[in-house]
Amino acid sequence: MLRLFNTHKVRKVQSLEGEWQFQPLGKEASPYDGDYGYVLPVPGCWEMHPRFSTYQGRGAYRKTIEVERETALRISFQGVSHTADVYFDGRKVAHHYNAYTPFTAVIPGVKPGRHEIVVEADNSFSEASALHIANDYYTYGGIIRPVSIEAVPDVYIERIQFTPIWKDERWQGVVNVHVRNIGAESAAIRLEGSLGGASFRIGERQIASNESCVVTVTRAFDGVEPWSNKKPRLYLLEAQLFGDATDGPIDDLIERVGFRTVTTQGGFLQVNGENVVLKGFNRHEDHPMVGPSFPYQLMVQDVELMLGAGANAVRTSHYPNDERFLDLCDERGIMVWEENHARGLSLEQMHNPNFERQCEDCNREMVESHYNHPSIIIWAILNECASDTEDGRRMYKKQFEQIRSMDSSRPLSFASHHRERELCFDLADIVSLNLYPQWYTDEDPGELCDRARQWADELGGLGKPMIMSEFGGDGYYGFREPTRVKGTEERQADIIESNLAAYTQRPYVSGMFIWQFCDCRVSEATGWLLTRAGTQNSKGIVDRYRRPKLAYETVKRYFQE
Ligand code: ADA
Repeated sequence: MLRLFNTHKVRKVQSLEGEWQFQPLGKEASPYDGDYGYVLPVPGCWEMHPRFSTYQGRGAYRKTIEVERETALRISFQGVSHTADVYFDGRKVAHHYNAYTPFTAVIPGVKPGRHEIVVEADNSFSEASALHIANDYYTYGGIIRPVSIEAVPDVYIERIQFTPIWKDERWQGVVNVHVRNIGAESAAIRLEGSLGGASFRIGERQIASNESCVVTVTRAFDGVEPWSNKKPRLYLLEAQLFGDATDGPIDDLIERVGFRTVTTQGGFLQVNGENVVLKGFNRHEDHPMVGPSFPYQLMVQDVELMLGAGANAVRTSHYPNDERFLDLCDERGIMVWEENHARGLSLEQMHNPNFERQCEDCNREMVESHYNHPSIIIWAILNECASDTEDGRRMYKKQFEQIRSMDSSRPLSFASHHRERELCFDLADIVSLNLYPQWYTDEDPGELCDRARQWADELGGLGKPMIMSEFGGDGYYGFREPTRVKGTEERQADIIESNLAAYTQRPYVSGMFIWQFCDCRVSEATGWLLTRAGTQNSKGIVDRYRRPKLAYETVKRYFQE
């Protein structure tokens, strides 16, 4: 399953979910040598194969496809972990870094017959990878998210970007349709749209060979209902592309959109002008049975558990999520803080020569591909990186500017653990703090929260909403003891209780995200912080298998109020 709704009626799309041949590759080995002696499911990670449960290195996947009629082919990858090189009939057609963002390869003039796709994946750590490093979550290997092939005409729709606007007491929307011409000839095109039963003209254009363009229309959409977490109303937005040679559409793209605004005024966060308080979880996309490659059923299970606890929000810590999960959040009314991929990088790690470019790509791919999800109400960057240094600040500033230039409709934030040393609160729209009172420190959560507000006010965050973006403590599932010592489920529930009691009472807190929804696998690394028992971060409110711990009931009491 690629999405939770059909994205095309005209364009032919084929999912490449299923069996792919696989072989591990030595450091210098070519994907064109070797016998491909294994069969692995796609999407999936190789760690689910008993032979490769801790394998870190290169691996090659191979698949033969059948093409009926000559066409351009667009191969669409939702996520390959963490570096991908893609070959089509022996020729390299794409290179991509970052497990958590999508990319495509377009091959013009593919002849009828059998063709071979080879995907080389690499999940090893080296200087080449600034973001995937040994960390407090696991970098799996393989084609971890769905792959599909699409037969596209020479001129085709690349993407649609829809921005809802509430103006003059009515809903309006800006529809941007990105079109690309990979043919040898210039082409005259016309775009028609529809939304909620109303059809409209998007525009006409002449588009030169090997050029891309954006066709835009801004119009009112009367009669639509807004999206909110309580009533998540969604609309299909369809764009059809017409050439001058035929009567019918030559290509199309369907997106699903919602009408809502997000603002930060008077120190609060508003959706459609109404103050909201986000109550939710930090969630790693990780499961012991499937790694990061969630089938739909397991995504639904997570959503049910979060909603069952009374949550109205989720933070996609610490990377962009599988688009089907975002589709579910749109449908179920879960407000999303989506962030780029980075966790806990020191200034030295941010000085990796690849860091800035890899972040820039990640930011662009995240915003472009997830722009239309009404559930996403915050973009964030660089969790717990060196925002307490001058050069770190330069990089935060640059990344915020990049995201703002692509999307000015959503507030921006970052989660900081630097307390009174923080230097970047003024750059964000929302001030967010990761603090672990009662776990890493003995502080009182309420007092600490008041101090945090003071730091925010003094350090550039005056008048901005504040979110407690991480708090919590370990609880080993099944470890219960009247002593309530650290690590018991009882102690974890106590910690969650004292934190939630403090934050839910403070009117200046616009959101709270518990660390974390589920226990997750972490890298086997040295250094005290990452030497986690069982290579697992055990701060989940449910364990890796989604069995609720005692704290689940505590959360429910506070979130359901
Ligand atoms: C950090 C970090 C999380 C996780 C957490 C913990 O603040 O952002 O990724 O590592 O602490 O469990 O200590």
